[in-house]
Amino acid sequence: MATTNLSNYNFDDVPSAKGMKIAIVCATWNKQITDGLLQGAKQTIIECGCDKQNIIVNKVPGSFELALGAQFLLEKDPTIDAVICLGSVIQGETKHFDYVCQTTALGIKDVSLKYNKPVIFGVLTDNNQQQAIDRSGGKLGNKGVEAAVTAIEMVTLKNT
Ligand code: DLZ
Repeated sequence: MATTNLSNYNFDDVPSAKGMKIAIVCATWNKQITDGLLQGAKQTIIECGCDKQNIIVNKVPGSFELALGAQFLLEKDPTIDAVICLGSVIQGETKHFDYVCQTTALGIKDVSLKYNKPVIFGVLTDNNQQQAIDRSGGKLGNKGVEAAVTAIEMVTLKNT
């Protein structure tokens, strides 16, 4: 089965992000990949109408730290509507991959439920670097775009 292109949206159907305040926490591990995710997410939020000054970007060392990075932001600024967590975990030779992926996903979910706000799992979990390249602005689109659209849709849902 062909993998869906992660950027394949009809932006006429995506709600406006005007008036929203959206934070992005981006891991610097696998920086080449996460830079692509960050670029895709930021561009999408802006194109959907969010003011540039209402986009906050913080960096954390690795995906494992994304949940705490999101929590710091939501604790400090209650006017943030959503946090997008961006990371790239690539399978290595040890079990580290499994621990990082599972802890990251559960941590992000926990922060989301704790603050009752969208905290989006924009984390690639790939078997190799080529798969990550393909999904961070390559031939299969950009997970950052998908994460940004999800954030906007969830904020809209909450405010409806
Ligand atoms: C240690 C580690 C490894 C091996 N691989 C990745 C990875 O593929 N992607 C990622 O985002 N982070 C990785 N890390 C770093 C961990 O996320 C974390 O920063 C460290 O274990 C320190 O807590």
